[in-house]
Amino acid sequence: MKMTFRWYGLNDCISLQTIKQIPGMTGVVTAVYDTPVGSVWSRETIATLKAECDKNSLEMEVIESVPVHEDIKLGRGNRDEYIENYCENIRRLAEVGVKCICYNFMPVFDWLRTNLHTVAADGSNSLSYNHEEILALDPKKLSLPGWDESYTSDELNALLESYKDISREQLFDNLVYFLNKIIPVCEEVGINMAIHPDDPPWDVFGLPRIICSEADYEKLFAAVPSNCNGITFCTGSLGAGRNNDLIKMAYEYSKRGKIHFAHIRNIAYSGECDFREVAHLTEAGSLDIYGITKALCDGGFTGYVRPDHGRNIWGEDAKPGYGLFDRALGACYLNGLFEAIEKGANK
Ligand SMILES: [Mn+2]
Repeated sequence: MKMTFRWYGLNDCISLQTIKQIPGMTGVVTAVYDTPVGSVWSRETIATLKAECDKNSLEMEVIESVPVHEDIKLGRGNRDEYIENYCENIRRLAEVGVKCICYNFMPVFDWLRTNLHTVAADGSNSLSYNHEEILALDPKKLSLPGWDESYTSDELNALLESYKDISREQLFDNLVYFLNKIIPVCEEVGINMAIHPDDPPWDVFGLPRIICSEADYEKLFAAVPSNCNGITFCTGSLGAGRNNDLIKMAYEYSKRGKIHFAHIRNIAYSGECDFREVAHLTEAGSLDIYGITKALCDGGFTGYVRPDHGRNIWGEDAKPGYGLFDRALGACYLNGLFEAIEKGANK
């Protein structure tokens, strides 16, 4: 296991030096943020990020994400052009030693929450999701926290309209088409693709979601069997789906070499489809983080881990989910779990 930390590049208010000071941190998970989705990333920008990481003795082996253009998801006529750009990004990232790319195939919204600052009894705050509130929203007049700036409302409406005729099957076929083109490049240059599960793992606003459950994963692995076609095991996203047996999945998929990257965080259920994000500890929420970590170890998991979303604590007012303090605590807790489980198993 390699412990990593998400870093939003040179504009991140959390410096690489700060990240390096978190015990056990081997590298960062980052991306190029100043280039429109679908275009080729400049070698200079990639090299600058890599040089900064080198300077701070942090590896840059995981990229999250190389976003997938909506035209690829929609299967539009011009998708091959965007896929070729994607392949070029894979090659350029491999040149600087990147080993794993996290991406998702969620239409329009790559995560959804209804509140970014839900206050807990202890005064900390975190992201939360309330399904009733989502159902009450008119997607045509959408104003969701974290998304307000992403599209103009005309663009958003046009995009939602384009997805009207896309079924889950079609979206899945478009994913397979994309993978069949990029996986040979990954095999050639030694990069693993790690698809992030849908967050939350169910259809929203009539938009299809296709990476939500064990059945979806089996379909994905069967369609494109290469081991470069793997997953980002995100406990918080998958765990929002009450039917997902995370311990079973963590063991099964790590044993099969499919988990290239793990996002570990806890959530507390507050309704059938409702949850709020909590501290990483098992006792803080509804997911058995110890059990999941043990299942990863038992399955022989050797991939990258990062503490996923943290709360805002100690007066920090950070990018929602991505403050320093609670994620650093999460990393230390997870490092402790991994050490105890691995040493216990070797006794
Ligand atoms: Mn995640």
